This record gives sequence, structure tokens and C-alpha cells, in this order.
Amino acid sequence: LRRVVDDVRPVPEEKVPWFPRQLKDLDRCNMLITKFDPDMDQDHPGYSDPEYRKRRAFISELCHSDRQSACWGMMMMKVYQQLRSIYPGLACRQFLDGLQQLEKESGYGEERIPQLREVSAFLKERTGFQLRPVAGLLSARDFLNSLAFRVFQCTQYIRHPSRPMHSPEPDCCHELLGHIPMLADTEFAQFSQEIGLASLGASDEDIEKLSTLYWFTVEFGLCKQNGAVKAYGAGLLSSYGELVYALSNEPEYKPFDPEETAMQPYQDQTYQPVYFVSESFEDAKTKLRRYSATIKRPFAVRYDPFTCSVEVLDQP
Ligand code: TIH
Ligand code: FE2
Repeated sequence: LRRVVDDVRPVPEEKVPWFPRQLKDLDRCNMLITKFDPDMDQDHPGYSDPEYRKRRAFISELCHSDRQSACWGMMMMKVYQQLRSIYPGLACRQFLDGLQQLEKESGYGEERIPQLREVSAFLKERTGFQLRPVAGLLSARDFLNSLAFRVFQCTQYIRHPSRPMHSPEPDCCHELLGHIPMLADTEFAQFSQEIGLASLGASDEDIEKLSTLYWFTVEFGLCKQNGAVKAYGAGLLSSYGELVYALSNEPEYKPFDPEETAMQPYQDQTYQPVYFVSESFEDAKTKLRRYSATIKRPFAVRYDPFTCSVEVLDQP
């Protein structure tokens, strides 16, 4: 018999990091990493561009004041057009289906990019995922924890115009083109939520492993489809330069194996030197589930979709 931990034996506070249990707790999952701040990072493409830095600060403000911002402009169109032309040969089927639906029903296109709110409503109907604006790069823990509730935290600013083909940090092109079409797929949505659930209350060490797994799947994953390798990772699908590179014969490929993948060092300054290839989504999901079961936590979690909350259970 499983019993709710809260009722019988509380999880010792000092051992388990705080984690959200209800959708509204995500208001506390907003720790930002300043690594890519164009005001502080000398290598950021916007560092020596005061106008860009002013716009970024303005967009952050809008986000904090809880208003939707309209940051999509010429840059977005340019990135959209270029990527759109190469998707058919390089992107996985699920992505192409999602993008087509977004173009038909949600105003995606070269002329107009919809607001976060509209896209969030679209996803909610498809897979129950919803979007939340965030001012910058979140801590891995807060970001992954949100996924447990099918909440995807989205940046709103746009990449610096000097480098449209690759951005070292996520931006709205990356979210809208890379992540959103994939999150419209049922199986992928479930895969994403499972990473999130595994991250709740996990040790720092396990968070590190889970974010590495996230990195090489959700961000830079490749999968086989009808005998060909295709991209499903959002970091690839939003970067013309890296998408072409990843599917050329230059980089190294390894089969996706969570134990090994979780230990692979990674960086976010330039293209990845190695990519992990899954046999299929189904296969990736099964392997991830098996891996998650090996993560040690003094409790188990179960998501209740009716209340959008997690139940915390004693380990049987
Ligand atoms: N490199 C991606 C792009 O150019 O769209 C953005 C990133 C995704 C993940 C890390 S950086
Ligand atoms: Fe991303």
C-alpha cells in the first residue's frame, strides 16, 4: 500500500531540495542564470551594441510586469524563411506535422508570428502543454521542474542580428521554431514531462545528469525514421547552421543510451561535437523511463492531471 508522505512521514527537509507540487508553485521556479546576459558577457554578440542591450532590458521588464511582448520582427522572418526551406529533408515527421498545424491554425508564417498566448492556447488543446514567459536562462532545476507540470518556460527576446544562423542562448526563434512544433506531439510531450517528473526533488548531481540528457535529446537529439537520420532537437531545428552541420557527415554520432549520454560533457558556445541518435521516440522514452527509475529519491511522485499537481508517495 502506498500512502501520501505528507500525511505520515514527512520527507526530511534538509535532504530533499524544495520542489513545486502545484501549478501555482511555479511562481517560485524563476531563478535566472546570468551567463548569457548581454550586459555582462563580453563574448555575447550583443555586448558592444548598446541599442540591442536596451531592447533586451525592455523585453525583460515586460516579462516581469506580466505583459506579453511583441519581439518578433524582421529577424524572426528571416530566420523562419531560411529554416523553413530546409526542414522537409532534415526534420523528423512529428516536427513537420506540428509546424504544418501551426501554420494552418495558429498564424505561423513568414508574414506574421503569433503571440506567446495564442501559441500556448494551441498547445494546451493538443498536448496540455502551456507556455510561460521568462526573462532569461533559468536554472536547470527550475526549468526541468516546470516540465513536470507540462509548463514550458519561454524566452521572449530575439537573437542578435549579426548572427541569425546560430545563437549561443535560447531566444524566441528557438522557442517558437524549435520547441513549439515538437511539444504539439503527444509522445514527445510525454517524454518531456517525464524528464520533469524525474527532476522533482532530485539531488544536484541528478539534476546535472538530467539536464545533460535533456540537452542531448530535447535540444540536440537525432532519431531514425524510415532508415534515415532526422533532427528532433530544438537547438538544431532553430539553427540553420547547426541543423545542416548535424546532418552532414562531419559530427560524431553515438546511439542514445541514457547512462552514457548523461555523462557526456557539453557546451553551449558553438555546435556540438557529438550527437546521440535514438531508434525512435518510443525507444527514447522507454530508455529514459528505465533510467529515471534508477534515480534515488526517498519518495515517488505521481502527476494528477485533474488538479495539475503532484502527489508525493512513500516508496513502497
Ligand atoms: N543554438 C540555438 C539556436 O541558434 O537557435 C539556440 C540554443 C538552444 C539551446 C542552447 S542555445
Ligand atoms: Fe531550448
